[in-house]
Amino acid sequence: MSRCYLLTAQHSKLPTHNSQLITQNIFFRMPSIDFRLYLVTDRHQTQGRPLLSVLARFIDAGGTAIQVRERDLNTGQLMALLQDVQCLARSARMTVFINDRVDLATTMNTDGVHLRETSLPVPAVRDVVGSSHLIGVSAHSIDGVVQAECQGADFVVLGPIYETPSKRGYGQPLGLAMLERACHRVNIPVFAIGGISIARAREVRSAGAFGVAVISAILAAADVAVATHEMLNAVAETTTR
Ligand code: 3NM
Repeated sequence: MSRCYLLTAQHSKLPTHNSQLITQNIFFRMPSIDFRLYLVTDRHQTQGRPLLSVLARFIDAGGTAIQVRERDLNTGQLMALLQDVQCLARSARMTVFINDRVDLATTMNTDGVHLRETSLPVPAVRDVVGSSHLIGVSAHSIDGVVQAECQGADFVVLGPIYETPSKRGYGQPLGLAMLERACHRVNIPVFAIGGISIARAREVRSAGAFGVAVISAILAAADVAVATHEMLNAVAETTTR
């Protein structure tokens, strides 16, 4: 449990991950995180299939959260893609995030924005988006996870937990033991990312992760619907948090 959490809520028994956070007798409405599988997009990893068709299969199979993260698109291209993803999402119970672009989160009215360590800090983003948007944060250390919670993030994505070809820039994988320690330090949901397969999804859930964030396990799967079903089952099975 993080220090800031202890300072603000030491006498209250707080329901985890949503509900009300009591801070100096003020009640805040915390948005609820109702997904355990968080799909991050990378249209270069779809095995040549159009990204939208892969996302449509993911949604049809029960996937409920997508982060649009196409770092090589310009603003106009990103807006067009976001619009298409939001169209797909409209008929489903889908939560749509945009990576880093707070301006697009507000203009396009996404459900949330996902911040990198180099993005605007969470409090500045909260000032802009208010409580109507979810804020997710990427962290690469236990300190980063604790800081995300202290700054008011709704959830944090910690990685890479395992070796992943999708992202070699963050050095050595953090491993399950560090994930477990990070999960004990905070009350916001922690999603594990980096090299997550079906079997590993069970492992990280057992280690205390609230859910998983993935690219290749879904986007590159030969059968996206089967992969989505299996991943959803894997994250639902283990009930540590
Ligand atoms: N962020 P895959 S690892 C986008 O450690 C991303 O923050 C990471 O891809 C982090 O599921 C990663 O194919 C890539 O391993 C995840």
